[in-house]
Amino acid sequence: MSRLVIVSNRVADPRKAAAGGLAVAIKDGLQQTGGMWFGWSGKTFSDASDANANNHNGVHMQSVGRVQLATVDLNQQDYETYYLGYANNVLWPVFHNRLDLAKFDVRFGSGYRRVNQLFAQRLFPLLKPDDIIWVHDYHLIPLAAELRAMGCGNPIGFFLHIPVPPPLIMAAIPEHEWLMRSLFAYDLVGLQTQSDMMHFVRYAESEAGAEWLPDGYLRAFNRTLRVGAFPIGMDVGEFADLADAREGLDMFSRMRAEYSRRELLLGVDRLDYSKGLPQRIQAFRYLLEHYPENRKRATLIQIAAPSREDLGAYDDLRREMDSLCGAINGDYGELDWMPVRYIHRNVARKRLPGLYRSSQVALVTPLRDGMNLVAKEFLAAQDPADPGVLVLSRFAGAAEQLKEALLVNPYDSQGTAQAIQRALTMPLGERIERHSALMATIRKYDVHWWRNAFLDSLKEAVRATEQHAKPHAS
Ligand code: ADQ
Repeated sequence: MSRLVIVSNRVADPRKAAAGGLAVAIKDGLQQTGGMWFGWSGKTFSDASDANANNHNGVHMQSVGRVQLATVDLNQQDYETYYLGYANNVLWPVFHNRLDLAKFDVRFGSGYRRVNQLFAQRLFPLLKPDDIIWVHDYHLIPLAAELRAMGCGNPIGFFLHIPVPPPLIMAAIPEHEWLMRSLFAYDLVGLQTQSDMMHFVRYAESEAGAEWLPDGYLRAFNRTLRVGAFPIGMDVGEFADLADAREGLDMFSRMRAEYSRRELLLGVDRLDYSKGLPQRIQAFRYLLEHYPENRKRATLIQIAAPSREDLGAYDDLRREMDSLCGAINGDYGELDWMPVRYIHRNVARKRLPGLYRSSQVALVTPLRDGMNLVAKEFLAAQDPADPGVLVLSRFAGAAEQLKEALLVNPYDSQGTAQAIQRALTMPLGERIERHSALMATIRKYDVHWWRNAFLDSLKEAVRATEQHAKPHAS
């Protein structure tokens, strides 16, 4: 059986529970099949002599059960240009439709290219002829092109965890043509949703003159690329086990005791401008103002894990959240009731199910999101006989699948507040009906489905490309 080689910006120890959708999904996959996980160690070094401290040709190797972890360090300049610069100041904002937050700087583009070359140089000698390579996310778009330039002929698939913006927004990136050409070095590009597919295909047709062939293939730059939508799922069984474990149960009973007389609303996110946190607080404020029966009764717990704190836009968001939460508590709070509990910390993964289960309503209202696994985790943690209600942004990738949630436009605080009110007053029968339909979807399209569907499609793409190539070769 071929070995699976995963490449992503960060590598997580599979033994440890990690925050971040990508880490969670990959960890589950690799533990089952075994293989190698290659990426940045998360460490930087300031001079070349430190770099030599790396073993194995600049790669740290570590075996964890059936998984080999292979990591490289970055120098400070690469960290600033590749990671902070291009990945998080160009690609992340543009792909989330935030051209206003993008900072285009030629040094970022060259750092991005340099680190992708470095990854390819370090990875290539570790590869075996029948390895299947699966590259993840926006940090590594040109990796396959770099590997191909070194002579790598292995199957290489790419999965983008974030959304694809409309073609004209994509075209605002000065290097967009190079990025598009680089994508054609893959055999398969996987996206989260049908709407991402539509944007990608339209973009490739209009900007690269690509030809759309039957069965999801695009032809351009003398290469054939398969494109597919593979909405990422979660491990429903693992989450149910976590909910039944001691920490999960402890959390549940503590929350129930603390909030026995209250309705609990919950938000769990990374503190990121794509997650629509200020808009969510404003919608909650609108709810308290226009549906006063919720005063002294409803409490919003908003957990916002610190994220990318080296970036200015995140500082601004932090200040805005401090101020909005302070104002709502100051204006509406009572001695025995605070409307919002805002916690700027990570919650241990083991405690999340208990927190989800004790909440009547989850507010998952990003302005834009590739998928959003919190929405699915909330559903999986509910008591099927008395489930909570999911209020979900129509701009989260998850909205394409989770149609029985209460879908909202997060820019519209009045409409969102109305949906929250509806969630808080929804009869038990309707809650059960919606929850069981949603559970059927997340069970069917779980993380195992996601991994298998992507890898099967990659193998098929390689077979089909070989077929295409044959007549030309003879
Ligand atoms: P993220 O933007 O990180 O991921 P998300 O899908 O919500 O977003 O994944 C978050 C994961 O981290 C979940 O497993 C959640 O439990 C955990 N998490 C989030 N906030 C936390 C907190 N405050 N404390 C503890 N744990 C927390 C990117 C894309 C998403 C896409 C995923 C997977 O931006 O759109 O769904 O990748 O593809």
